Amino acid sequence: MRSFDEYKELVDRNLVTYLPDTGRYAEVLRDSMAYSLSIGGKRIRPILLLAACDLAGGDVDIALPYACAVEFIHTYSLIHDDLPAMDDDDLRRGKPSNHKVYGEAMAILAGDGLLNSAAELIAKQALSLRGDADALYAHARAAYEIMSRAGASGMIAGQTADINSENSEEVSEELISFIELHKTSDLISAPVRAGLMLAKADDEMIEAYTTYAVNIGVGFQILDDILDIEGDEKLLGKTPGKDNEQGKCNYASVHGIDKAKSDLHKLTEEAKQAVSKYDNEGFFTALASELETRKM
Ligand code: GRG
Repeated sequence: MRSFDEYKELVDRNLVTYLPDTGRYAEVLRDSMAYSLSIGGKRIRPILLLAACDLAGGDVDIALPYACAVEFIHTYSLIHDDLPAMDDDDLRRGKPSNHKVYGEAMAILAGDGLLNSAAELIAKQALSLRGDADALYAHARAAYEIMSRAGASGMIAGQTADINSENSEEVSEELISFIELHKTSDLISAPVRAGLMLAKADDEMIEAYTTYAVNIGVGFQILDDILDIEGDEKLLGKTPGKDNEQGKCNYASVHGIDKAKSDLHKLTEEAKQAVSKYDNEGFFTALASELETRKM
């Protein structure tokens, strides 16, 4: 396997090259998409896809368009989430949000463009497999995994529940779990599972890594909720305190910071335990620990 930084470098070097040509009358659309892709980002999701594929013996170069497609989808979700109609945030990845630079109409179109480009990238990669039925099946599984978890029963459902929870009188634990699972965890478990599927990993391994990914995904959102209360704007690259300002409940405000931290630790330990049989090089164990202590 390669190192975290090597996977990140591969993604950073190739991401923008996968953007389509938008034609002479729509150059600003490509600029707007490239802007949000290039202003930073930890690249956790594409790195997870590449590492999972690599661990299971798959080809990292063949998996790369899938990894970049996931980062396209993640970036579109951030652009749309920052819009005034949603989270209304002027800052993202430490820079002005897309709509602050390109205007709201272009930010909506850049998000649309990134989502569609992700589907194109995946379909194009599958097209290159002519004749290899086994590989085609693996690619179709991975494609469905990514697009369904990003879709209306996955991330978009989570975002819907989150938006509807604003100023709601009754915020149940069940609702908060639904939001964490779908808004955040689905786009973390999708690349892990898709990377393994591309490498034709067996069901037992996919099951173990699903437990890992769902746990770190839910933990990721719990820490996001903690950082929204006690995070540093400079490190976060976005505005903290938004949940409170918008009357939204989150895990840390409902359960308290101490319980949120101890639950995050428990989830992280369970994630590591789930993959101990496979994680010989310690990549996923180290990543889970890194994510538990991230400040951004
Ligand atoms: C608009 C359909 C739609 C969905 C938006 C991602 C999302 C759903 C909303 C963003 C709100 C938010 C802050 C969620 C918390 C978890 C999260 C996705 C944080 C941002 O991901 P990072 O930390 O960001 O990986 P970078 O910039 O490092 O890529």
